[in-house]
Amino acid sequence: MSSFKISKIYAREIIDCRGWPTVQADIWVDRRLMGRADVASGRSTGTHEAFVLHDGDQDRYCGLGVLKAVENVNKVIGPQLEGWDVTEQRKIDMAMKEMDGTPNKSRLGANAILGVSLAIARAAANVCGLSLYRYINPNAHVLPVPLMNCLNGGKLTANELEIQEFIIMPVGAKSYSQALQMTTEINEHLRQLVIEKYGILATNTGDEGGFATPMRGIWEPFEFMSRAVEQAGYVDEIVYAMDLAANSWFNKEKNVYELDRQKYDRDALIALYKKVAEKYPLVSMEDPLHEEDFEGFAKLTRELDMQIVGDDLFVTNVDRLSKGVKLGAANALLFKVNQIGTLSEALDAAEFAYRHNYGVQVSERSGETEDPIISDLVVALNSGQIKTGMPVRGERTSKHNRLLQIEEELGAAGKYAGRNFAQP
Ligand code: 2PG
Ligand code: MG
Repeated sequence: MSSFKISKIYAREIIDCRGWPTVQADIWVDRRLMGRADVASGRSTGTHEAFVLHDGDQDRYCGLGVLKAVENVNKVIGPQLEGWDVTEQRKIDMAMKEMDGTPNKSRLGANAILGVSLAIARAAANVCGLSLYRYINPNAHVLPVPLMNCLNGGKLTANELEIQEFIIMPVGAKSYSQALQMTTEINEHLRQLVIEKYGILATNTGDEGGFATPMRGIWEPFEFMSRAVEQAGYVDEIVYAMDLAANSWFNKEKNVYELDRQKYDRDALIALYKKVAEKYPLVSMEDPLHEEDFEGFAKLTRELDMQIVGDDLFVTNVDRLSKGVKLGAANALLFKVNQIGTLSEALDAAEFAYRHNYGVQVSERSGETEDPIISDLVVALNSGQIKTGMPVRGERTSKHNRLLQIEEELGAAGKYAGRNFAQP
């Protein structure tokens, strides 16, 4: 008989792909290390995200240390959860929420709480002898379409491109492994095109592995992507998406969007998006407007026949999502566990989304570690879509490689979402 009793919880400070400190948590069950998870963090964050507790001590990591969060796990959360049943995920998550007692987890830190929450799920799956995705959902079987952001701008790069992510989606692939292969081939063509016009230095990459080029505006990146797709021979297999991250180029004081030295009000911007969608098979836009414009999102969702994803808009929070549902703002949720701070609450948000006919896109953060947990989560949710960066940096390849393992494990039971990514 295996034991389910948590015997120890231990956290440490590790670093993410930017070299910034973050929390890693270990769960011991019956005095054996059974689960470990890392906490990712964002750079272009939404105002309403759960609170990431940093030390603020300027003598260490420019104030970004997480030793206080680590201590909160080791001295506050851990001792209180010792002896609990590791499979009681929700009870544990709710207990941590209560221990914290603030609306945004600012006392113990969402980074402290989430590290434990995710490691608990891993430990429970391991105790049960199951892969995490299968532990969460025995009916897990959908392999997601990867949203590959091959040209990066916004806060994730040091270039002048305002729009954060220009994305190709290999919906015509037959499997996840083929989707990866297509992406890599297209990316090699894109690299050559970038070198031809901007030189080799322009092939340096941003936080999520997309090229950080001196391109401008919205049209030029599309021209490059579509030429690369054509050269690679995948015109019929590829559609496009963007994460506009419009907060970062919205001028609040002037109530205007500033894109490529031009100013757009909301309607002008929607008109621009329509033009792009007329010219290219653009099927998904994330955060096309700033994070407080629920009405604008509703208008855009009505007027454009495509997936509209709320990231900074919803921050994986049921309250904000339910406001969106009432107004008809967007039609998909971006799912980021650290925006809300526990696995259970993130799963609540996904469930709420499904119940209201919204899609769910599981997402990386720009600050990731090599922990591939979101790959298990996307399959567990049968969500059909994952945004996890270009397969050119270790903290991104770990997710893609985990999905290859899962695809193999599922075998004939697995199904690549393909063109049905929004409603697989
Ligand atoms: C986003 C992300 C991830 P960050 O805006 O969707 O792509 O960036 O993690 O910095 O919020
Ligand atoms: Mg985003």
